[in-house]
Amino acid sequence: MPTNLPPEAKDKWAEVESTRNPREKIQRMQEFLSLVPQHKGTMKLRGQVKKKMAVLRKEMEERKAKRAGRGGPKFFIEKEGAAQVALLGVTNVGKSCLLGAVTNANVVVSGAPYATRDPVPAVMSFEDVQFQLVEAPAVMEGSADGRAWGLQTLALARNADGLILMVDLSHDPVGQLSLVLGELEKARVLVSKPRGRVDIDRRYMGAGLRIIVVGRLLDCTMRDVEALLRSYRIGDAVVKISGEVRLDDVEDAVFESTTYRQAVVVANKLDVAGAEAGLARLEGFVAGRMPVVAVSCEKRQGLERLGAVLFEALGVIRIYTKEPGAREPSQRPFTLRRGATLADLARSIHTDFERDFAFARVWADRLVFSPQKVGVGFALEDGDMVEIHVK
Ligand SMILES: Nc1nc2c(ncn2[C@@H]2O[C@H](COP(=O)(O)OP(=O)(O)OP(=O)(O)O)[C@@H](O)[C@H]2O)c(=O)[nH]1
Ligand SMILES: [Mg+2]
Repeated sequence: MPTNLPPEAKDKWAEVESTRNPREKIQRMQEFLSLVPQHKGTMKLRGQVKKKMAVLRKEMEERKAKRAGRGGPKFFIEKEGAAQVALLGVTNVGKSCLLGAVTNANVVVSGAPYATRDPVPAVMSFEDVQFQLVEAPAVMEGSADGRAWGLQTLALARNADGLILMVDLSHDPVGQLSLVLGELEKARVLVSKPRGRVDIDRRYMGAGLRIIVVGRLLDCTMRDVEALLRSYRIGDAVVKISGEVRLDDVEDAVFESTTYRQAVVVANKLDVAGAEAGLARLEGFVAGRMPVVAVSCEKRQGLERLGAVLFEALGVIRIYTKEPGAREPSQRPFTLRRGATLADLARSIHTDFERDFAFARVWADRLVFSPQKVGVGFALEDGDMVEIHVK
């Protein structure tokens, strides 16, 4: 459904974008909404903008609470380790119990509903990699509409690198998973790869508009895309279009709302009678879209698989670096994502490193000659040993 916004609404959105002050931004968003016609085609858009306003309001409250020394609830948790994984689920599925079993966090496991009210970060090790798990306060029907701490929980999901969606096998696991997926989708956090992506990277004034299409435009031409962007006064940006994309998706990206997070389903309470039947129904529902790990946190069963499944699902790779002339590589690897190159590695070591990069020597079983002298575009794989030489 096209939104067909009137030009004054588009102008107003440009004003929203150029406003930094949260209070003024909310004000402009309100004005924007009053200019958006109320019909079915604009329903999604209106919902998205209202949600943004709600998040901004929460952030303002949080900042106020901090200034008053009350240190209110935290929206974001500083990232640590190879990836930050948000632990999501309805209440009582055993999220705290999982943290207690696989990390050394102090947790409150309780049969009372909604026992965890603030996010709890903790570190889980898998071989020589650390994942940061963050228990999010429970998801419930209405979370995405701002019920209880819903927006905070969904902001944690958006900010994380990956998700664990946890369900209780003894209590309608398919219903629980659907509820969580539904709230995530309303918050525009998707767990299945979209057929296309639009990234709008805004640039400084005068940079001009550059549109790069790697995929295919389904119902429009480059000209249409450019006209749409210009109608929102986006004239300085690099716009990357990959996969299959409709003009609607481009408009969606103007309001930059949809993100994709790789998810792993953890099905808990395998020890309870009837859990096997629940697991079969759950696997039928998931149908291979995400990995499913069946566990009993209480009985400490099945948990040993979790690290490997996260490692694989999140596409983590480990690189062991070595000083030129040293015999042994460092013990602790750098962690990157599948598809990373030497340039990414150099950047993650130090910003200067990428600039001063001369060449590298790589030791790996897959290479015919190991070590091999390679350039900055070399594609790394898990377990590679690398020696970087600078100019
Ligand atoms: N039978 C069984 N019970 C479990 C298992 N894991 C957790 N529980 C029980 O489930 C209840 C809830 O566990 P929590 O870990 O507090 O659940 P939670 O998801 O953190 O709940 P909230 O923080 O309140 O949203 C407790 O009574 C636990 O003892 C399990 O593997 N098997
Ligand atoms: Mg809990």
